[in-house]
Amino acid sequence: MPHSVELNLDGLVGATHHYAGLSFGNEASTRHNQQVANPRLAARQGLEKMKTLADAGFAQGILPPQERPHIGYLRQLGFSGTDAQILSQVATRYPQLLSAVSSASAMWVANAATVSPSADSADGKVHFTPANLHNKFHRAIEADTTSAILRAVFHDKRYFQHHAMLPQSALFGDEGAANHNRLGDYQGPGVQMFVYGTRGFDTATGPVRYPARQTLEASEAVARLHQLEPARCLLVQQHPQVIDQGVFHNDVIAVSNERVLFYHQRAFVDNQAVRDDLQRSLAQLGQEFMPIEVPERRVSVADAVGTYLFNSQLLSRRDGKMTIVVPQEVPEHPAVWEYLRELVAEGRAIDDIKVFDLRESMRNGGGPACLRLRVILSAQEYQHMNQCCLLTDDRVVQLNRWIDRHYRDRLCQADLADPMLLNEVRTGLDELTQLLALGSIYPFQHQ
Ligand code: SUG
Repeated sequence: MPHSVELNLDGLVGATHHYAGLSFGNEASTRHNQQVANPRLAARQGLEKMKTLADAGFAQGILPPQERPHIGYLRQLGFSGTDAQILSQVATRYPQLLSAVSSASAMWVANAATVSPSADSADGKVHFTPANLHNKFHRAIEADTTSAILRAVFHDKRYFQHHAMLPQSALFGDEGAANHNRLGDYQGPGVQMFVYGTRGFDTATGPVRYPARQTLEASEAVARLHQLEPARCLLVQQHPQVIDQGVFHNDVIAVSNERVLFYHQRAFVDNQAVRDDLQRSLAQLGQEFMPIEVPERRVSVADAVGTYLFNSQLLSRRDGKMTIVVPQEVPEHPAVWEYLRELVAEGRAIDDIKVFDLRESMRNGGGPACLRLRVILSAQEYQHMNQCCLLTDDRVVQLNRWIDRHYRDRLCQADLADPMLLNEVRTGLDELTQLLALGSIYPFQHQ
């Protein structure tokens, strides 16, 4: 078996990054509605994380932003005229709609797709299903371009299998990798745990205050499409009460890497069953499960949501231990920081912490783990993906210059009507597709 790695692909923040309170159930999004954003800083903060992790020896790649405002959707909704006329009409009458078609939300690529490594799939290919993100209009419009991007990055049909997104219906609401964990060593088969918020056919099983964005039916469909072995596939319900406390995706309350599951005491409806099932399935693969359950008395659900302790990245190092990547909000919270420092001092699996300032993204509810999509690849698969999307020192320099040339340092809802902004976005993306050798992936490139 060739040596396999986990590649983290981070979403580059788009030039229309702003705060519009578009995600009911995501409390940071609601709280920061209409604050002034700094897209240039946001993109730089994300790139800084990528660079630091690449420098530390982790496999790191990049996924491009999307074309926004998405004029095509506005035309589909009956607006007509020139692009500038459409922007002005929508801005005057429907500013929230303009925000929705302008959101840079595609940066949170943990929601881009569900990915299964080839070792887990019956046909021996890496499988990708773009998430339909049905629950939020501003996110549902990401799926088509996401699919085009993933096909351009993983283009070799001998190794990569791309599926269509699930039908756009509440029954099949799918949020991608944010509700999916793959446990087990990167080498060889593992266990996949799909976490759903409700049953689409029986929503009485879900939360009452905030929406459940992932259904059981969607998770089951993705598992079928990816040709997973049913015995190595777990379907687990997220606790509806924590969704009602602002845990809108499972990756706000749990994160896994290889044999480790780091999760909150209230993450799942039945934590004991999750532990037992994972322990049994990993034991069948000859691997020892390492659960790290964080008790409520040490970290409350509210503090988990406030600090994004669980929206961390657990990254395997060559020495066999793991680094945890957390946002700046974690060390700023004394009790949560004390807990994490104790955990790391024990050094059982995680013995190193890296902290990043991702505040621009955090204000919209996107932490370190939201910003990345994990793809486990064999050495051969890695060689056959688009190499221009991997982060090198040169690429970082190019991207920083590209951000400085094309991004504003201040943006609010009123700016979205400016036709110059659309121009800046298109010019920038045209250049970026060449830099990353992606071909024509955006609607404006097909006009
Ligand atoms: O879908 N926020 C995103 C945050 C996604 C975080 N991703 C993960 N947890 N994996 C969302 O709720 C807010 C946009 C705004 O309000 O302007 C937003 O879309």
